[in-house]
Amino acid sequence: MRTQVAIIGAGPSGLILGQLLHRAGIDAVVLEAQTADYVLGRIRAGVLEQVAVDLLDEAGVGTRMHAEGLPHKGFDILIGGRRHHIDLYGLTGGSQVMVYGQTELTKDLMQARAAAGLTTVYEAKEVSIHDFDGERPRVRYLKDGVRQELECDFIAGCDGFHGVCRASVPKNAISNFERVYPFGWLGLLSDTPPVSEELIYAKHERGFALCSMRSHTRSRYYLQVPLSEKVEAWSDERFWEELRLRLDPKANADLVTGPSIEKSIAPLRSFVAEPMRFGRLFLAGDAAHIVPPTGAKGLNLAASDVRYL
Ligand code: RFL
Repeated sequence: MRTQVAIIGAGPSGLILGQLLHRAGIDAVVLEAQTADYVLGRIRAGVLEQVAVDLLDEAGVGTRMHAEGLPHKGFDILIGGRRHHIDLYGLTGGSQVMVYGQTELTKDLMQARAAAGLTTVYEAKEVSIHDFDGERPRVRYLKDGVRQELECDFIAGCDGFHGVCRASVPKNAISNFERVYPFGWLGLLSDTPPVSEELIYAKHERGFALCSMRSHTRSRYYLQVPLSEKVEAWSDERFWEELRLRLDPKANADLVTGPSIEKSIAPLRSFVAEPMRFGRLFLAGDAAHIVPPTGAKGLNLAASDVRYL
């Protein structure tokens, strides 16, 4: 098989890149190690910045996001029991953020790819990249037990932090900078109305807490926990109890609790690799850098990378 751009990874970076290339008349094939359902089942980002919103519009996949997403003009910071409102809209001259789940955005991009008849190979195993320092790069993989080779002009490494692309670069050609934090984020997703119209970031002596959301009926909450914590030790009741301790009386009065539909602990790290280009191989998104979810930046940086690429 031959294509102009081989995209490794069907996360947000790979799918947005595929869509932009398609609209520019450039042929690309996406190779993804997992199934489409597995990719859609990963609960991750939920806050899109203006740059990502604009890019999705440019890519022609913004319709459902505008219909179902929640535009926010600001957020609250809760410190020492007092709330401080940050007016993003006013302070940036009209920019805002959009609450729209990464899973929804991924679904829109997958549907756009399928509707345009573009090739995505799911469950592409043992992906390896070759000759990206020359004129004719190649990608090899295993599909349904059969070895395949994809010839291309460029390889886009959109395969996340644990992917094969960055790992394939000669050690002396890349510099990595990393900081691993001694705590993680315990996240809970529930089908309950959000505690507040906008996000609340809470600083508390018991640890940080974030009240976020995915829609008017689905909430996402986070608690800072030591890295040694096990998710099994956190019943839903314990989670809600601890969250209440870190919030103010108003949030406590407004908080609606319910059974979790997902609960997990994300270890936090900051990581940057440079450069992002190695001959005909380009890294984008989490393959090149990771930021803790605290700032709701990862997906937005991935979109920005793809835009420049
Ligand atoms: P992804 O999403 O990790 O996708 C990479 C894809 O590559 C596949 N892959 C391979 N495919 C083929 N061969 C291989 N050898 C492969 N190795 C890997 C993987 O299966 C996967 O499908 O990277 P991408 O596309 O760069 O997108 C990055 C974003 O997913 C990430 O930055 C955000 O989710 C980070 N993040 C947040 N970002 C925000 O902007 N706002 C948020 O509110 C936000 N919240 C979060 C987050 C990340 C979290 N994590 C990771 C635990 C909340 C959480 C909890």
